[in-house]
Amino acid sequence: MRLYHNPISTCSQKVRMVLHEKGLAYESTIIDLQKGEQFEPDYLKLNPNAVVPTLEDNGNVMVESTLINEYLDDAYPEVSLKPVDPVDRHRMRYFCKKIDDSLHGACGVLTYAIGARPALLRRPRAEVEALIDKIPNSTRREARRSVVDEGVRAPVFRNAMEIHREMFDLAETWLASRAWLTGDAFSLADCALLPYVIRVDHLNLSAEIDGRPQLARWYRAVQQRPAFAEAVTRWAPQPVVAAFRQAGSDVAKEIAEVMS
Ligand SMILES: N[C@@H](CCC(=O)N[C@@H](CS)C(=O)NCC(=O)O)C(=O)O
Repeated sequence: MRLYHNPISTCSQKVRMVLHEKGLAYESTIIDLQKGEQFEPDYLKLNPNAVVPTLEDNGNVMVESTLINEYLDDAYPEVSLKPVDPVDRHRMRYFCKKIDDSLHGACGVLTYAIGARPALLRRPRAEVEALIDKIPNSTRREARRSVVDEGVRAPVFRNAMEIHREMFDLAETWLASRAWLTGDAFSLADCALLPYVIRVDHLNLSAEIDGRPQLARWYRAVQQRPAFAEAVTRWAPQPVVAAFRQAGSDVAKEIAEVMS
């Protein structure tokens, strides 16, 4: 099995979390997103959307992190990450769908408006424009351009923060009566939410977590799982995490103004 991924990408973390929860071994190919390796012709043959992750297993190539995780759970069911009860299973898929439909894009907005922007502003403008122009999806491309230009003042930023708050509120409600998002057992829904909570933490927005006691309790518990060390901590590039935190603290006042 080979995973094409990136150390800090949310969707890569989500798939690595499942691989390690299930104890599956994999070969690793790192795709450097800042260098634009996702646009190289050989990689585009595997993943025409120019994104990570991509999984290759027994000669089959799979894209889309949620579907990769479902595949892993179907193909390697010894450690199951799907709830047994069909209603809980629907809940799990509903949560994953909401993440794919809205939280993921919103997280890209926060990441680039706060964390990635300072480094991009230090690069030659033409180089950054060339990278943005290659993004195949027009909504993502224009959102990226606007947050690189305007940071947290970009019109898309406020909505992205609100989407995070909505999802975190939903998680808070669900977690009030359960240990994990879909019941007593850790599931694909927990793996799916985790990277976005990590990102909010890394962007110095941890008040969004700490202000929700159930979510904060859940986040502490996930970090105790052995898979967390393998899937997240081992890969986390500390200079990037430190730069994200600093960037978050630098714009904290502006964010408060935008969100008031
Ligand atoms: N729906 C896709 C989204 C994948 C995605 O957006 N990946 C990001 C990293 S988390 C990426 O590769 N971005 C490329 C870029 O920023 O140009 C999935 O779940 O696999």
